[in-house]
Amino acid sequence: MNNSGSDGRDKLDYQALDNQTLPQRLAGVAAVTTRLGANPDEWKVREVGDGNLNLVFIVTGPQGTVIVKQALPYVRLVGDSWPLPLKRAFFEYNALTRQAARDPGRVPEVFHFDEGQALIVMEFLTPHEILRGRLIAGKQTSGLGDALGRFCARTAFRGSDLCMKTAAKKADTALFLDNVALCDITESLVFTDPYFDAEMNNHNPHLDPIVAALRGDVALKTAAQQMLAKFANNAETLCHGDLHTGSVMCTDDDTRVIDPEFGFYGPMGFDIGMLISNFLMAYLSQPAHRNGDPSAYQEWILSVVDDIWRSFSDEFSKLWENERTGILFPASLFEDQGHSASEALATRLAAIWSDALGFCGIEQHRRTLSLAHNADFETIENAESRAKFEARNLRLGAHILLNRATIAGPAALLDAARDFNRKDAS
Ligand code: SR1
Ligand code: MG
Repeated sequence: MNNSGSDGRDKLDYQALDNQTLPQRLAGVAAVTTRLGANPDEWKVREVGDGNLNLVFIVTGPQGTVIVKQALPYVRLVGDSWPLPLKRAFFEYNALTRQAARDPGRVPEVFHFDEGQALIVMEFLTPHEILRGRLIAGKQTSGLGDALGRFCARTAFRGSDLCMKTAAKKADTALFLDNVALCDITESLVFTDPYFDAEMNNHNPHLDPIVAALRGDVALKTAAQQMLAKFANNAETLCHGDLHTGSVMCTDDDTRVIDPEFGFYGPMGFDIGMLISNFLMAYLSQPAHRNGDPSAYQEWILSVVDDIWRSFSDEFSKLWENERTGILFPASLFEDQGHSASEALATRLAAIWSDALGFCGIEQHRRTLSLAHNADFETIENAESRAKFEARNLRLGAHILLNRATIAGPAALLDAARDFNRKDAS
């Protein structure tokens, strides 16, 4: 069945693409043909999606290459027993365009969006690789922490009531409020499932004693629920929503952020906390990935965490001085009265840091106990040695979550990471 669209072209019912059907589907799209070449018979298509949710195609023609990302009506990782709305492509498209405006050049350029087909055609990043794989392989990227901290600060600040006009902020919050299904995944898989024997969970059986201890820790579960309350209730800014090291692509000297389909209005500390968490997991898993002394590379990973927070706070502070044009902490209450707003800034940054730590600890737990584990640990074949690193991760995560109000800054956080990397429970 076809519907006629307002642009005069027929709108087709959604159809999941494959290597054969993709060229015909996009042959009439000028944004694609101008980049690949007009004859779709000359295009080469490769499906390369290795994420949990979507199809991802690399399409190459005589003139160039693009990425085509299409949502499936279900969770790819699980299959069609878990339906998932196609509208996540709409949220990804809207998040990408906002991120591009707030931190120009950091996200892939969007060439074409087809809402009915849940499909985005975007810039092919080359020779970029997924950051998680690069960390497992021991590769460095210069400027990584600076770029990520700046991205988090610019998107956090410029998407908030510190900067936006309140009507625009409210309208945008309403738009993203409909991303119910993807928030539901995070609310369950990230915040809740790790802390009880949920149906989709899985964990390494060698971890049974520590898992039982974590699930019996009422203070820990309470802390996780306090963070969930912030996730669900504090619509401070447009978050990326899934900013782990699989959502970052790098070369040796360039860093780009991809995949914001989990975009939602949430706490400013959410993205940066998830990100730091994934660096800590990369750090803890290093000894399993190569022979020899891992400490130099591990210290480089920790220096990236330090850079992320320094860059975040520097950029956030600059924006606080120069772009505070929203309803929060207006100049009319501070500078115009001859009063400094620096104390207020310091208090805001401290609150973001503490929230980030809470989200960090929970992300460490869910990647070991819930449905979607990460390759940092999963690629360690021997279950017993994997358990050693996973246990360090679980214990460090609990320490960070429970002490989020007193771990004063990155130095204390990194010392805790070094400590848990050294010692195993007897
Ligand atoms: C069912 S989706 C599981 C995970 O994959 C995504 O990348 C998110 O991290 C989500 O939590
Ligand atoms: Mg993703």
